[in-house]
Amino acid sequence: PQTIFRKDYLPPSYLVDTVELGFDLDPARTIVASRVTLRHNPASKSRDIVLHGEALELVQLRLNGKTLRPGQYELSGSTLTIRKAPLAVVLEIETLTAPVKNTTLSGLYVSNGNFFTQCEAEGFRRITYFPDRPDVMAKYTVMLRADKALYPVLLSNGNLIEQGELGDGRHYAKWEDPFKKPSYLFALVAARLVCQEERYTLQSGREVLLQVWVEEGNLDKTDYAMQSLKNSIRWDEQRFGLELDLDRFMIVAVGDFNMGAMENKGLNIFNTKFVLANSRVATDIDYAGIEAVVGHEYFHNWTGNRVTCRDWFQLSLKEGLTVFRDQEFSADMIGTDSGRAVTRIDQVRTLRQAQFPEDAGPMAHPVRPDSFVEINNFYTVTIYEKGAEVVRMYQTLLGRDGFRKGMDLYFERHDGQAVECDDFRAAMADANGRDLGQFERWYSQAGTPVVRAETNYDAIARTFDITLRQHCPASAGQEHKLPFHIPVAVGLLGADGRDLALSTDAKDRQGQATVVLELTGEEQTFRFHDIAERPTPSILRDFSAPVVLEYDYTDAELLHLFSHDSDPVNRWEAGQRLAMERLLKLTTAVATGKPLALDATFIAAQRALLVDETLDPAFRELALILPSETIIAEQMEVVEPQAIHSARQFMRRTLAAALKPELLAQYHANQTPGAYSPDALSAGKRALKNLALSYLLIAPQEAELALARQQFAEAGNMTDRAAALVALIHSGAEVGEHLHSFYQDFEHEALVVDKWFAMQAAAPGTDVAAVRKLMEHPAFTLKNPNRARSLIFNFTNGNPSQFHAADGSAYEFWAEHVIKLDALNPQVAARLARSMDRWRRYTPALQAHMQRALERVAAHARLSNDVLEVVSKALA
Ligand code: BAL
Ligand code: ZN
Repeated sequence: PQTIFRKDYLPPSYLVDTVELGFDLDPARTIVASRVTLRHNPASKSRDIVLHGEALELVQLRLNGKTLRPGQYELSGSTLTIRKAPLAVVLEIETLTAPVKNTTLSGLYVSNGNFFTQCEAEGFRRITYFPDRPDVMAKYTVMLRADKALYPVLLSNGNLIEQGELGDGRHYAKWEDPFKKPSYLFALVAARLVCQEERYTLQSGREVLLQVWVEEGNLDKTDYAMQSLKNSIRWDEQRFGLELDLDRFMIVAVGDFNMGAMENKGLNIFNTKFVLANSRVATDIDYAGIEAVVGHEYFHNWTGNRVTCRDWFQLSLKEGLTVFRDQEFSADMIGTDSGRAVTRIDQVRTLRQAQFPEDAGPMAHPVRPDSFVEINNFYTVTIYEKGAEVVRMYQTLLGRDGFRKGMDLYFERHDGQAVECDDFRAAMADANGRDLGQFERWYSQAGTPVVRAETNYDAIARTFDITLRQHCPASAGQEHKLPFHIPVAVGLLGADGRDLALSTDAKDRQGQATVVLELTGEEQTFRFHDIAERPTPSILRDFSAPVVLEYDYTDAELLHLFSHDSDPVNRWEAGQRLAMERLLKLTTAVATGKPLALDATFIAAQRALLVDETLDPAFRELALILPSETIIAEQMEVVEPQAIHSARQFMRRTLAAALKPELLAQYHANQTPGAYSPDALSAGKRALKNLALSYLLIAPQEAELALARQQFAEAGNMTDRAAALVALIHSGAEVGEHLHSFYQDFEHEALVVDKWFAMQAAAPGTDVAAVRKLMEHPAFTLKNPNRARSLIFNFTNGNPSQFHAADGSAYEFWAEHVIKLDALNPQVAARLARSMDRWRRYTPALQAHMQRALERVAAHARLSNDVLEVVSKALA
């Protein structure tokens, strides 16, 4: 397969002004007629028109009214080229596709009898021949024709300008999008659906129509998505002064979808998982996901749609920025400092669980990659989550007002354009009169920087020095990295646990509890004055940069921070460090057959936090969750998954035994009687209560089992019901009956059936044979991405001690299913292929099995570029 390089970017040879699309929709044979007006781009030397097309049958091609015959154009691979074209061109193209056969879920496809599209990144070329690249922006008019009884609802981008009957049982609808857009934002839906709709008044007084479209029977699950949409609209007006620019905004839910959702202009198409919720079927986490994703797609309307990407290497320009915006939205919706901190801790956990490993593995890439084989493989945690961290650092460096000034300038300069990450950086710099030249390295260098801190207290001079050194491990193609511009937020705690008022060399920032040090060199020392006692440093507050911080904290210092740090993120972090140190020692002890023990100091610290009523339940829950097996594995030279699992289980068992009375008390104290509400406080209480339950069910006695069974039977919401079932499954108790009744109750709720598969897949008692057995269940199918992910991904990524079984049998299972999935849906297959990214870090015996499995996939005759890129990079 061909590698595409950022440095090879050339502007498009022709620009498109208008696109008129006509669809005669039929599952087996859809006719797409397009009429495209193009003009030569003065910025290009080429007079060749290059159109992309894939899995299309070309019926007719006319240029300025004249039919072109083969020979007058070149069809090769996935391009159609017309050489030496006139300066102004009208192309009329007719193609045929078979949506019902399209299992890739890219382009035009059928899901449960309805038509949907997914065009990002390169799906539009599966609908018609077109210059399918984001820097070609045009105005679209779309005519949809379909059987009225089967597809009563016909939707596309923008405004509905005409609709009517065609006389033969068919009907039509004509849509016009007033805004120029790249082809990846095109969408259509032709379906039997119903909607919840509402007229909503913008701050400016303009009224808009909001709709949430779902299948019949799901209208009782649209309230939260609608509420989240209204909240998003209001938030973007208030925080960034950005108004909805259309008269109508639609969200449509579809059960078969590769991603979470898609920001098509005015017609967002969503995975049902991020739309449908009521208390019976959705958990608190589902609710939070809906709020975040509805916000995310809505915010794309400005960051992505109005200002889009010049090329796909710039993907993080819109994704990193929009993730940052949705993170801020979710935090603002909670509205309290502690609630904001809880969302921040969740973000740090995601980075450590998924992004740091990616940054250190074979698929490592900069936030703005230099090359790719298949762009779909680059919708990654690096582009999204690390990209959001990069955007967050602008705000940390420039302040909220400075960041807003940068955003305003970005839109002033680039509205209606397709631009680069550098343009965003320039807007931030220029709006604030700052030189952000070095900051560019966050975009160009892959890998997670390591910041090592050392401190020195001088009691006589009353100074405290912090020396920071940075380095970044090599990654593929990047042996030596240059220093990053790293904001390091620091506070100093006195012996009483309170923040000291800080006095640094920077004269404008005196007396604050937290200062942001700017590390730009390989090594720098920062001095604090008038420090009366040796303080405990709280470094990297609020996780002010996506780095690994190394500092030789003593246990006493960590306990001090864990008890007192005013920065909740670092307070949580101190607990994670205390636990991690012990987990690593326990893992070694397991591996070498030494006795296991947990110290009373650690247990006492956990107890104190558990019962500290001054802290939000949500924070306490997070602080008591031990680092995951994956995160522990990342700290080890040679990974031994079973030893990690046993060590972590030992710690959980010991804590559960020692804290039993407190856990029980918290279980009862954090009940949420009355009507279900997904608000942050109630969700936090449920989270803490259910964490307590999961601890109580480690080596349970009859009383604890009864508690869980009662919660399972009587739960008034899915959060509590699912938590009880998971706790029972993990306890090792007989749960056949519970699993059966849960399935019976929810077999018609696809998203709950996904949960049913997922909770079994991730249970430590589920081995690969059990997973194979679950695949025989009539409700299992590889064709539906949510279902495939629920069982297979939750096993390969969420059940490390079983996935890494010593005989390598689960790796064989993995190989078999990467290959099977690839024949259906390369995007989903390539995601599964990534489960093996870190194979070189395991024991030699496991490595040998993993290598064989990878080679088996790589040797398969008909692999997609998607999977081929992932496995070749893993094996390289
Ligand atoms: N643009 C793809 C889906 C999303 O990030 O919103
Ligand atoms: Zn996005």
